[in-house]
Amino acid sequence: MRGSRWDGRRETGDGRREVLHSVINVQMIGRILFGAALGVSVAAGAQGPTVSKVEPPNWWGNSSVNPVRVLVRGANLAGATLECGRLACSNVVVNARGTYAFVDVTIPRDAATGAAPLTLRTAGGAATVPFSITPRLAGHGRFQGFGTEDVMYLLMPDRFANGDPANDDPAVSRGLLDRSKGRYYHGGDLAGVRQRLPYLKSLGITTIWMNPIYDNNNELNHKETYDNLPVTDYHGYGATDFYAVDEHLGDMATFKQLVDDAHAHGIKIVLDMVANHTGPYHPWVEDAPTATWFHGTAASHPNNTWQTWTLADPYSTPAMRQATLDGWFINILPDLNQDDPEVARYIVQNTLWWVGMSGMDGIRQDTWPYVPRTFWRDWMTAIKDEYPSLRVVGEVFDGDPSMIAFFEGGRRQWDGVDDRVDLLFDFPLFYPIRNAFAKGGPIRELAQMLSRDHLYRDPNNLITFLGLHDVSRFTSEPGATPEGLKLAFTFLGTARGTPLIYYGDEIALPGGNDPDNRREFPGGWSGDARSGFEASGRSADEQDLWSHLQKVLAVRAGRQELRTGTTEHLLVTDQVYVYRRGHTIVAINNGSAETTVTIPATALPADALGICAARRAADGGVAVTIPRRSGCIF
Ligand SMILES: [Ca+2]
Ligand SMILES: [Ca+2]
Ligand SMILES: [Ca+2]
Repeated sequence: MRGSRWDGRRETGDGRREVLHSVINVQMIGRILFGAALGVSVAAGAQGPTVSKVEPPNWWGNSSVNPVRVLVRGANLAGATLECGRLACSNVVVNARGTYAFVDVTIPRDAATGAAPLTLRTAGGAATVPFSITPRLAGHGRFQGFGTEDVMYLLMPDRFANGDPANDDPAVSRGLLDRSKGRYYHGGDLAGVRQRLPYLKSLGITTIWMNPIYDNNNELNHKETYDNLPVTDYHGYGATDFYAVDEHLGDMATFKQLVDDAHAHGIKIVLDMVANHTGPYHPWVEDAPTATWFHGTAASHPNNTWQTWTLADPYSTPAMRQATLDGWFINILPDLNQDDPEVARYIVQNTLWWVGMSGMDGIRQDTWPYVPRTFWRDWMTAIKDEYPSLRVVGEVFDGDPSMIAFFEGGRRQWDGVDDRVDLLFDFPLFYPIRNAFAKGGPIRELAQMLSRDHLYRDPNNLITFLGLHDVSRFTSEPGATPEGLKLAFTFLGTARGTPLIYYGDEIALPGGNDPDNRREFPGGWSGDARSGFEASGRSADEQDLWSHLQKVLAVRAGRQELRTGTTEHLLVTDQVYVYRRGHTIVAINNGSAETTVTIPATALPADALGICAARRAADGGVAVTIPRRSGCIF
């Protein structure tokens, strides 16, 4: 989610004008070309049908989804019938205003790839619906999934690196770029991520999670304002077109190129998706494809009450859960109704389309609790039917492990539903990580939180982190120090689950709350005073931290037991925590004074980090002296 600090006061209805015009122009050209090629006559009368958008614009033969439900946006579509050439069309439904037509398009299993336009006819004339059959990407090395074998890296594409200055201020969305403003576009893009793949590989990253790259509003967002000033949707969470990449970031070809290059570097790509809501300027808000497309309308809808606990509460009534499932975030973001079968099919197909077009490996799904669990079950099933290895991490932003456990996939809850999600974020562990390693609070809280792992079906399916784009940076915590950050990395690299690094934390990038926690990565823009991507551009403290993280990740990569081994707690005091994973023993002293502990072992190998010395103790164990605020990996 984007946070709960939004404050929308003004509405303007013209924010999407330019989007629609650009789409119509492109589609009209396509229609004219298709029409000419097919000899289709387009009625000259005012009532002739027109087509402005086709979703999806293409599909694959031999897909688990067949027929594919195609949504055609246009005008004068009332009474439409479709002729589909070498494809078969059925079940046409047109909305009351004649602005949307749904049609089932059945694709022969061995359909040849290439253009396969449909012809839409009404009493007023005919129009061509551009559609094509796309070659399938070879599965080898694609759609791989991710998990404990990996180290993830979250980056916000607009803020990481600017690889293509030509798209900084695109003609279609002029004026949204301002590097001095936290809520404007800064110019980062997919080409920049591609250029930094060697950097990420050198750090030890094996999976990149990127915030959404959907096309977002081309004009200022006046519905969500801060200090009475409009903002931009640079973060990507306000989709206006689910079938396009935002022009600031690149296009589908750029995205596929990034995925291919990442795979060549041994790095997987996880893309952020949002199925709960659209951006406030999505064209559907003013003209929805069905009467029940959203939960209400812009003028009349429930506000979200954020009471996610009611979803897990076995005593709650459907009415009680409704405001959380159906309410519009911050009273502004249009809440999609996944109980409308047309919406459900649209979202499933849209998800599979991104995967099939790019070869990506996984999905991070936003705002998981706010969507009916029955939908997630069906959505996950559709993903697994088409891409069995692909994995999904859901965002359940909650520090209570019982809430995370409720949404965990692989088992039914009291509602009879298994939502089938593969992974969830470990928000419950995030808070003690911050409290111990940033603020100097008791490290015992980490072990105590892990003691709740009995609530989970499989705690290995949690993604652990010390920061991400929705919380202030580690460095902004009172008491935060470089040594504390190093300890947190030592823990993340050796604890159960899949570690996630938030871009810039490897050099202790500063930043408070959103959007200050989304500063540019230094060196990502030509003309930057220095480059955090190069050792020579880092301060001594930054380099020390960076090297430490690299070393910890290398140890993790070299020891299977740190990725999949069982955990044993050997010794826990207020500020000392010793645990074993397989044959590896990790000893962390979060206190402000050196300490010596005796570990119940006959011998210990050398500390992989070169910090602690171990000697045989008189009582049979091994005595380990740990310097203040240090951690060791034996
Ligand atoms: Ca750029
Ligand atoms: Ca845009
Ligand atoms: Ca919802």
